[in-house]
Amino acid sequence: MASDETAAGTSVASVELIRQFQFERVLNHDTRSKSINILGTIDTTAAILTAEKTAFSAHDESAIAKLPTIANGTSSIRLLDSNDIYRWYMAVLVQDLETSPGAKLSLIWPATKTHIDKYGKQRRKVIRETPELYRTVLAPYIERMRGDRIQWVYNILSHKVEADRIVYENPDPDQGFILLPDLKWDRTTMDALYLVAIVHRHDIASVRDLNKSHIAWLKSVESEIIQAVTRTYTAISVAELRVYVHYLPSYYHFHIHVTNVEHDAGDGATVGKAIMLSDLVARLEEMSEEVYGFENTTLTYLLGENSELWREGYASVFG
Ligand code: M7G
Repeated sequence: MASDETAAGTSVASVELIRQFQFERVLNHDTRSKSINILGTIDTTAAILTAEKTAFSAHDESAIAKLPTIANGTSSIRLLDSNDIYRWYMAVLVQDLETSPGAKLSLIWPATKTHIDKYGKQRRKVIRETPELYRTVLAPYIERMRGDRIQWVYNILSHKVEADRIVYENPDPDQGFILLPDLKWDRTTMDALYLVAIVHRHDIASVRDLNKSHIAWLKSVESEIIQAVTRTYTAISVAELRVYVHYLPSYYHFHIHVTNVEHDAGDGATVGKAIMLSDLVARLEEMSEEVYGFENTTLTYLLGENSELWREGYASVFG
């Protein structure tokens, strides 16, 4: 951000955008994560608003200190029922934007068709992607998708946006990366800690581009990430960090997800999408020189049937 004035102006404008959101339809909702994705418009252009109720935190001292206020500070409370020693209530908890906000909102505007597909309810398919399918179906798709959807990545790497949020940076253009809060994190709840490490190099679109030559680099990135996180968030230890990558990712510029193990990252942490970084490294170490990299292996993952990749690519193979 160029100056405080610009930053303040941008944040006022961004809050105003949310207020202009016109409801169109619900794309998806989830009772477990207590979140909803809504399609609407802002100024006649498609927008996606995601609202997620924030989690309680019992990790750090300051969060624990606030827990008694759940009982003492509820502004209204109504008994639903009672039975023997059991009583259950509905309550409005005292909320405060700084210390205990009730929800986290995300806005994508203007939203593309790919975003609308991604945030909509959809069935998933299992894709057993052989090296041949990768070369003929996915690689050309990545080539087409890559450029226009990752402007946000370039903005971060060039310090144009979110620069004041950076947790750690190794600025080396080949070896380095930027570690910062993921947009999914409310930046308050330690149990829900979610960071993303985005590498400076541009030559790795996904796991498929990793090979044996990257082993030492990946190991040092992982250890730099762990050191930076445990130094910054002292309540969290190495054994409480999940460090993983997605295959398939949504954005084809290599990045690593870093979450508190306590955080339920939903689909993003499931079999068929998340691969621990240390497991990737171990697989590369075990690979023969002939195989050499993930380009020459079969990888199995889940793919939503709304996606263009399914509709125009894999539906004819696996449908
Ligand atoms: P992914 O595996 O490509 O996609 O991860 P998915 O997990 O959304 O399927 C990309 C990660 O980057 C996700 O965890 C996103 O929440 C995060 N992310 C996406 N955008 C557009 C931003 C952004 O603008 N800023 C930050 N800090 N994180 C983002």
